[in-house]
Amino acid sequence: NGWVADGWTLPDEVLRDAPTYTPRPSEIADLELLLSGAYRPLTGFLGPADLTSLRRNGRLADGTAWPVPVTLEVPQAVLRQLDVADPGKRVLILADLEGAPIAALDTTEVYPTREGFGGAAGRVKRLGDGGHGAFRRMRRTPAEVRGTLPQGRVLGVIADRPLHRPQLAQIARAARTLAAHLLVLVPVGAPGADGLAPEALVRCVLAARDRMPPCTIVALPLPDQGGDDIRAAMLRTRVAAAYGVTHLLASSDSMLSGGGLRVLVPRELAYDGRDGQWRSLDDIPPKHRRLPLTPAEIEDHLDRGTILPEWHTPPAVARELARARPPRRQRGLVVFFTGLSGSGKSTMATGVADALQESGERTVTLLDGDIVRRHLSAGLTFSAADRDTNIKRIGWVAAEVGRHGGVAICCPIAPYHEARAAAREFARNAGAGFVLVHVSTPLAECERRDRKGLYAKARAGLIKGMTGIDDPYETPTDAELTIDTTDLSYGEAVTTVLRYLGNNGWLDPR
Ligand code: PPS
Repeated sequence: NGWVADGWTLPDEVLRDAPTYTPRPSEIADLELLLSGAYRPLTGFLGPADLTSLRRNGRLADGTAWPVPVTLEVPQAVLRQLDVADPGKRVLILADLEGAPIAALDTTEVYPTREGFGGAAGRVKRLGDGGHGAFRRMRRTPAEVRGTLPQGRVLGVIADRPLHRPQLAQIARAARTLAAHLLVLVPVGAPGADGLAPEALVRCVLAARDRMPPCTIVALPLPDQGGDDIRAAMLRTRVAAAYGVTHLLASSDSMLSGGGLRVLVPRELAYDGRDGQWRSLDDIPPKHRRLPLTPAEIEDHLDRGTILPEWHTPPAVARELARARPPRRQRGLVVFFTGLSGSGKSTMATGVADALQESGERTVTLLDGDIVRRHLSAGLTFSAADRDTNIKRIGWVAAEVGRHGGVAICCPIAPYHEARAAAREFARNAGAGFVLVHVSTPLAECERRDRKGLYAKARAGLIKGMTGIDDPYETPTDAELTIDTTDLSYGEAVTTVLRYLGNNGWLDPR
């Protein structure tokens, strides 16, 4: 019997027959903000007319100012199942990563983007109950939040990092000066720049709650800030305004006004050693003044496992942070060896794994190329596509090992940069470290060793697609460590890796 909303009818049989597609995480974040009304007046993904106008003058085709394109890219294979001319055949169901429907897209326009893909534009409508997930109850819509805010000014803070005492002091000051209610927006779209999982960021912000004036805390999937991109900052400002913020406390200089609210650039504060207060830098004599820790200094404390000092961070926040980012010697780690067949990867990887098992300081999972291909990647060939699949599987499993604090040691050839980069990204998203070891032993030496006789076979034309002979190997440009084993003994090669890991805090000093 279908249902009608905003004049858009979605009969059951249309829903049943519609193709389903899972967008990229950043597109899902945009979708959530469209559905919640945080992107009002936008009601869907933009089409060519709006995009052209936006590029030209920062406005939608109807003249509304809007900072960034909000677009959806879909594989051609999916788009071919739609007929934009027929309202009954142009609905695309957008699903989350698990495949559960989030929304229906009324695809009124498709346009070319790049090979194999196209843009899909049209209004969106929520399907289902808004889903589940950690801290879902904190993901409230702008209308819900505005309905609970007291009359008067609303001070907005975008907490994309944990709140330490300097930020808390700035917030308290601004709220007092404006006599405003405080609204804290916590971005939970993707892990933060510092590798902090979204849930951990929320816990850190909640841990600072008793150091703030009475406040409302909302989690929302704000897309990546994208460095100090001004347009991205403007978009955040618009979203804050949609939530009812009248005054936004800038977290960086890139924050601009826009969306009908005022942006406050807070004064730089420092810790006054005389009375333990945070006040304007200029009001403290230099010898009593302590500047806030930089993000790099905070990261360094966490990496080493030293407690963040109480003058800088409330103990409850420090505890939460230390739990989310344990010291490197306890944090998950992926050691990823890459190199030609016969370069010495497996030998070194096994040596490193043995050393860690002997010392007992770490739990270890060894994902050796040959062994992986017998189990995890059984049936895959050595085509470029299958090699990529193989590396992604290895990278995914390794990241899960890392998520739980273990050390995963991988040693596939991994000839392609992109697949290695994907493995690095998996590890980062799991909060684990990633060390790429390029075993750079030259082809001539690998061929001289030819332990498995594969190079001889390849030269004789008996096997095709052998890496280094008639298949490519893209030399890494982002390796943490490069080792040529031509003139190294087994012991020397293994020690080089262990020493690197020790010097960088991943293992007990050796
Ligand atoms: S890849 O490219 O990362 O997916 O390769 P990987 O899973 O590490 O598998 C490499 C091992 O497979 C054997 N082998 C080949 N290697 C390269 N090219 C071709 N065509 C090939 N055919 C079989 C080879 O023994 C590799 O093992 P290692 O340990 O690297 O010597």
